[in-house]
Amino acid sequence: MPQTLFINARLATLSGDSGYALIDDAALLVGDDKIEWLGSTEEARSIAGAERVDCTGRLITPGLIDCHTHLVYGGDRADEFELRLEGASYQEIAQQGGGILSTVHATRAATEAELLVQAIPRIEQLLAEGVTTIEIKSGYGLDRDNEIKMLRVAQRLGKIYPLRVQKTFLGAHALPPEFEGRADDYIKEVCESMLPAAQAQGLVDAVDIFIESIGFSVAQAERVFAVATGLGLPLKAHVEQLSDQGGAVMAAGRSALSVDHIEYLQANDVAHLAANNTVAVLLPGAFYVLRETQLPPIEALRRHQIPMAIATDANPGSSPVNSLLLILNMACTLFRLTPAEALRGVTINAAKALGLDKQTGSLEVGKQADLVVWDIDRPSQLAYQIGINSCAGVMQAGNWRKPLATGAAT
Ligand code: DI6
Ligand code: FE
Repeated sequence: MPQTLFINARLATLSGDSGYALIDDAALLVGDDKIEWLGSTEEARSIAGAERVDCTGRLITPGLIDCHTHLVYGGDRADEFELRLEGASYQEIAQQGGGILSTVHATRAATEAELLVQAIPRIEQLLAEGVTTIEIKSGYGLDRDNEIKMLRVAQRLGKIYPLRVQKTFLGAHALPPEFEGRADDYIKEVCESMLPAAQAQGLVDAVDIFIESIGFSVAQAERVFAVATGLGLPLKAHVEQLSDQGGAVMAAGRSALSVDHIEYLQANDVAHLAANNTVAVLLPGAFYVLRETQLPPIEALRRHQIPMAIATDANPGSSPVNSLLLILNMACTLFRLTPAEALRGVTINAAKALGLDKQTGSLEVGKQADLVVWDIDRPSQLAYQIGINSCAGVMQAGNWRKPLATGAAT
């Protein structure tokens, strides 16, 4: 494969500890699937043999990373959207057997092929916005075969599309109806049957759990985490979304890659994340859809220099959002992140939340060549505009997924 040399670009490399790390009049050389060299357009004159792509001043960022999604599921929950508008709360709907369990019924009823077909428009929307890595969770099967079915769909999406898919096992997302009143027995099933079976089929990159009054307790999560750690799998957790259960402190104490949601995390507890390099994943889509008013402890996260990632949380209930660009805007507007923090949240910090920051998430020599060329010159425009997709070209692992339409010359 010939090398590709991007010239006349504005690079938002997202390297270093803060900001965009912008380089003007920049050039970037891709060979095979990696970034081989970065420098100025002037210096790039001496490089021979590569296919030159003149970016005419356009912005290049790392490929975007959606580090928290429930993208594979059956059916939809538009009816619950209406119920919530009439005053029912998310918890009330869940307690009456709706919520996550209504998606469990639809997901169990669907074949693998049907789930795949339903996931396609969602994933194609994210791809069109320059997403090159996505995490997809199970959690609507809630038995061994249906959890494996979901993870197989996630795996197939990664084979069908030029995209890195990270598969997260979320068997402990809700208590399935057949285990009603027997949560500890279900956790035993998760630990002894479901998780080991999914892992044995190579379908698990990380293990997640929903720690909440309507989910599972910290003690139950500890049991799942002990098994996951024994299998060598990294940990993640949905914590402090609706109430403070102490889940984030426990998960960080076990070196979880990330703690996600965290609206109800106490500022005093944020230091526990710093001690363990745990990423704070903020999900403004769920905050918005549930009309939450409790903000995550952003100032404390900044003070302790906790890496903040942001993600769609794409799911049929609390965040039917399939746009990572919209999430950039929501993170700034609702959570008051700066546009640079928001962009770090869908690049380098999202890579950290998946344990992939050595491979992707920034434009640095040696990393996988995952990048997006945008029809804009200032990175803040990505978060500022709503409903405009200025993605002009996408390269994933050194291959053009969407070739740059204009300005390309050899
Ligand atoms: N919290 C969420 O926001 C998603 N899962 C979770 O634990 C929502 C899942 C759903 O409502 O279907
Ligand atoms: Fe989630």
